[in-house]
Amino acid sequence: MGKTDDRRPGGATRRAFMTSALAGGAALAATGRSWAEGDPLITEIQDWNRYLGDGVDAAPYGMPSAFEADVIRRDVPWLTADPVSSVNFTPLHALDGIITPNGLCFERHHAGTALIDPADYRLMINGLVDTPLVFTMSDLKRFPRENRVYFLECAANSGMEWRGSQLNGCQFTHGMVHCVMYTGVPLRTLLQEAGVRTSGKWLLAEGADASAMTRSIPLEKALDDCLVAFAMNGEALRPEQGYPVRLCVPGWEGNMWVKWLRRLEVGDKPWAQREETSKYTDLLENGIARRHTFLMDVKSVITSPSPQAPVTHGKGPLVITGLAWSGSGTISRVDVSIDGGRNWKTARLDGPSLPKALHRFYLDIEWDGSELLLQSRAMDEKGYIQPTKDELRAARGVNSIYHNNSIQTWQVRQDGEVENVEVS
Ligand SMILES: Nc1nc2c(c(=O)[nH]1)N[C@H]1C(S)=C(S)[C@@H](COP(=O)(O)O)O[C@H]1N2
Ligand SMILES: [Mo]
Repeated sequence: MGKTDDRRPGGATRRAFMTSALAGGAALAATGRSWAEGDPLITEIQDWNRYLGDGVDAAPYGMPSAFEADVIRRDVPWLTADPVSSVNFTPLHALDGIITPNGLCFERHHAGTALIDPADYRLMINGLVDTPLVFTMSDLKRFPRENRVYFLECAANSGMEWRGSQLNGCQFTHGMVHCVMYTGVPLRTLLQEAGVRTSGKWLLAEGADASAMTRSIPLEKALDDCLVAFAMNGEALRPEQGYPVRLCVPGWEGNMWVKWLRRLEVGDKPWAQREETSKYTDLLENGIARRHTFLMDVKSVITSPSPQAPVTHGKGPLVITGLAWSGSGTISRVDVSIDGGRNWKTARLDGPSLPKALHRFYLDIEWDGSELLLQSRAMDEKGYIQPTKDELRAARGVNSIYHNNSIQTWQVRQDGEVENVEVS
């Protein structure tokens, strides 16, 4: 889409063309500009049009355009004491579609990135099984494999926003989520190979990093849709994402997706590890903590406009876009409000609609240049509807940081700048 400048004469020609081209459909105002104005970018030969470019040997592993250098994972230094046990955030405001590029997937690790030579990789299955087993990388690659697209969301995503609006950008408020196509072996296949005893009810997944991340997973889930993955978006896992092997626990909190997976133990009850007692439990108003809140509920956010993606083109056609997801399955509908939740319009879902994956939505409007209070509200295939902040607080109190799936508000000012505000 070209730049809009309403003050330019000659726009009418273009507008007339657009209108006739769209005859019968909804007429959009012109977003292109007249070509007959002596724009040097049209009339003069530019360097890139004159000189040879880099050859095919310049970048054996390609990089994004240098003009996209701002589109990077970012951290919030004051959030954690040290970058080794920390988190950075996916730049959601700058992305489109549903797949997160590998180099932009947020990272959360508790003891830094483990570096494992695949030749030294071993995965062990022990506990309540008929035959304890160890798999090498090449063993794993001889099992039938599957390709599945899933979102991974940290349960602490949006946690800083629970009591009020805080971080200025959806990268920071909602960027602990990514969506990737994984290739791997169903966990079920490996467990069947070892032979789970009838007394087996839970599975412990353990990481090979210095934090030895350990989580208890109900066996029912382990035998359902979990994947032992070695590829993401077609290439080997990135080191940050658990190279060479990670566990995928679709629709459930990111913490359970153990990276650098080294051991699976079958047991008859949960283990009560640190990450399922002291962390990843939700303290309610009455002093009782919910635990085993594995599912990531229905949620959405407008990614543009948003604080890091202001409106720079003035009034007229405006693409409002965002992401919606649910750990319960597919997204059936997303509504968007431009007036802080008083009126809602159903947005257009575009792109694949896959269970437990991100969904992309659009609402294409004519912006009259007045202030907007943008909100999105997702519904999933099970009929769950994303709550307002007040509804969430009424149900869970204000002690929690995990599982904030409430409706986010962005204020678009007349000058196009966008701010994180609270409309509860
Ligand atoms: N071994 C190991 N696995 C881990 C972690 C870790 O620190 N070590 N962090 C967990 C947490 S809290 C989250 S949210 C996800 C983050 O996955 P990502 O880094 O691929 O985004 O990995 C989980 N798996
Ligand atoms: Mo997490």
